[in-house]
Amino acid sequence: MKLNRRKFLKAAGAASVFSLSCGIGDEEKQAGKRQRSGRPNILYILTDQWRAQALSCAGDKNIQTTNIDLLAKEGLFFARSYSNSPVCTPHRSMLMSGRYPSRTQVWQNNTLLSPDETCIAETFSDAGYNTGYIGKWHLDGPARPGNVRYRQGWQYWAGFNRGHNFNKGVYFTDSDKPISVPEGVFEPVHQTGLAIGFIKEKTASQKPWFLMVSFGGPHMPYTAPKKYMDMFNPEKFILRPNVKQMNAQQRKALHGYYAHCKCLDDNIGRIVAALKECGADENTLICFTSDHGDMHSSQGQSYKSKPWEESIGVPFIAKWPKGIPAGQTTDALFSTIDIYPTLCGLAGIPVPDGKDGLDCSGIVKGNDGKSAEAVFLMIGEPDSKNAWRGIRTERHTYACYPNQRAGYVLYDNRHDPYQLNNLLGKSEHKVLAAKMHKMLTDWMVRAGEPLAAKMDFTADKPAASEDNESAE
Ligand SMILES: [Ca+2]
Repeated sequence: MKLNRRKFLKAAGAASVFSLSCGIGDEEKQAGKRQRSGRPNILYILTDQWRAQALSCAGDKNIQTTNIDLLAKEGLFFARSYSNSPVCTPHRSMLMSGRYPSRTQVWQNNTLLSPDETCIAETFSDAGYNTGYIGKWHLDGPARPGNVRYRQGWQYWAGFNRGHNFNKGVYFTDSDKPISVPEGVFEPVHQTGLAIGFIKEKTASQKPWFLMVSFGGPHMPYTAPKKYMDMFNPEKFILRPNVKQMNAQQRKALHGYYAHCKCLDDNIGRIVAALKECGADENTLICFTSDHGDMHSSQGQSYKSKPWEESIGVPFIAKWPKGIPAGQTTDALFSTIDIYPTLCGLAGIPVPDGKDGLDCSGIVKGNDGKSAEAVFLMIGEPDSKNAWRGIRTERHTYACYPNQRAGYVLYDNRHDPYQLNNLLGKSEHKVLAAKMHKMLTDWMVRAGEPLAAKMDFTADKPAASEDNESAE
């Protein structure tokens, strides 16, 4: 597997220094030292709608994500990390269960992930981990914000089902009584405090811990504290070359988006500082990622659920001083479905049977290891007219609408990284289109995807029109 050991040359900037008072005693520091010799703690930072491109360490000139860049500088940066189904609930169901929607039937937002699924926190609980979940869940049906009926193995809980109410946040712990985020406190700031409390308490235990912090941003409504809005001048944003136009409202949304990103970056800095104060940073695996991206006017599109890079591309950074060499970038394809088995691999826990992804822990640790030859992409229930299925290889992106017996997109990303030239319908690329169609069909068959039976068409031209919007 291709692994670039090149130095992470992007200037990550100086680490933010926080005078956070964690109140760590000698006893807790000793526990932190004890923890260093065993299985790693896992701090999984999941954001909502943070596209892969919106990081200074990924080349975005509009923002300085100082703390996240530092994670990349001290860990492994995935240059090709994707969401298999770039919308909330299907992504989260794959993350938790390690199985495709064709197995779980979680094709759409607001669907319940069955309590019968074996989920990642159950596997880690069974292996002796303290587990904890903070923030948005979105796997328990339509309730909003909603207490969650099935926590799927997460022991400590400070979460809610869905919604984005950043200035009047509400969550649940161990009862049906909602707890309000204190007046005037921006939700991620409060969630960060809860995360630090968990880390401090559980690091003092002999057991390793696994905490997932699920922030609701950078997601509309794009309201962020004034301090963060004031850091940006939206008139000076450098737009991606595949944005033909951006109206005032769209530019305002991008302004709020970056303000959310910057606020989250600061709060991630607070969490990392607390880990250090607790003596847990050496043997904690920190993962930073998102459920999907956001088009923000690229290709004339909004939001997600599309096959383009801005929608399917998500950041993935893994830092673990004791287990992952610092300052690396990998070009290996990595996607949602691989996360569960890979985290098991890194923690030395056997992967339960029936999981669809690959254990890519060899690649993460800087050794040779397996990674997928392609990322399987999907949006929509099999009986939906606009359901599309696709595949992202190291070089190409291909997607089609099986129920319309029509193609959608075909790009050569090596020569066309902004995906400005759809190759479908061009006679010189018919052979490539057929090859990609066959490859996608094979993936669908392996995933038990019912639409595989409808792939007997030649997708050599795009559909007459396409439209599938999703606002959550
Ligand atoms: Ca989402």
